Amino acid sequence: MKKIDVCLTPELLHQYDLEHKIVVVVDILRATSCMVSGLANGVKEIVPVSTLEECKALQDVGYLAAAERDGSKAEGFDMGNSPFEYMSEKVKGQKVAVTTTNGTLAIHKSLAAKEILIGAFLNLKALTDYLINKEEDIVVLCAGWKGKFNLEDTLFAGALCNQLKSKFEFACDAPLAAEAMYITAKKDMMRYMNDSSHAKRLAKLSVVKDIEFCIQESIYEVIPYLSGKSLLPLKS
Ligand code: 3SL
Repeated sequence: MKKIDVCLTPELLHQYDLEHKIVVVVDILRATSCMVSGLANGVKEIVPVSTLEECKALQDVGYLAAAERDGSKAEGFDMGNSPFEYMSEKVKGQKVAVTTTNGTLAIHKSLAAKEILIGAFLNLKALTDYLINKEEDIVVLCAGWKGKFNLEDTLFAGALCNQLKSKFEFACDAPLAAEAMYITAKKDMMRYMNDSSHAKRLAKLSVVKDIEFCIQESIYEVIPYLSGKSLLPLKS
């Protein structure tokens, strides 16, 4: 039987062999939720980069540049890291370069995979429908926070494992634990999320509406995938 595994933080990624596998990168608050929202709302392509310098270089050649560090928009860039910015008229039809504290790094750490997909609660059903009949094993990579475990990415990993478990065996205890957390949390996701360290960090920055938005399940059909250096919408 095919397997699904969960890597709870990029610091544990050396324990996982990504070759021949599909990696689903997740950073619920807020990088991967922004990527899904952007491509669902007409952004042409998104180039995830690791550093502010790389992002600036793409800004200089005409990309809209989105940059976040520690939850705030970095100075000198066009956008921060709110899903609502990715839905504005100014991003439609544009190419966006983005760097974030954890999410874009997690994408770059996954490059050994056969296929890299972007996951969020926002596209959970579309992802499930796409993955359920795939032959490859899956690793869900939680972007975490600066190398540490976080709640929201693990909850998403648990939701995906829950959806796929009829066809995918859990590869270790991480999927089991993530699924158990999701089953507990889903009765009142907002309340559960409010206890998370990143939700508290974002609340201090007055972006509670982003959290409410990012925990909505399956409002978009789009699945971003990495093609070369760009995230594009997967065609079904
Ligand atoms: O770390 C990241 O990639 C960001 O998503 C963090 S934040 O939600 O913009 O603070």
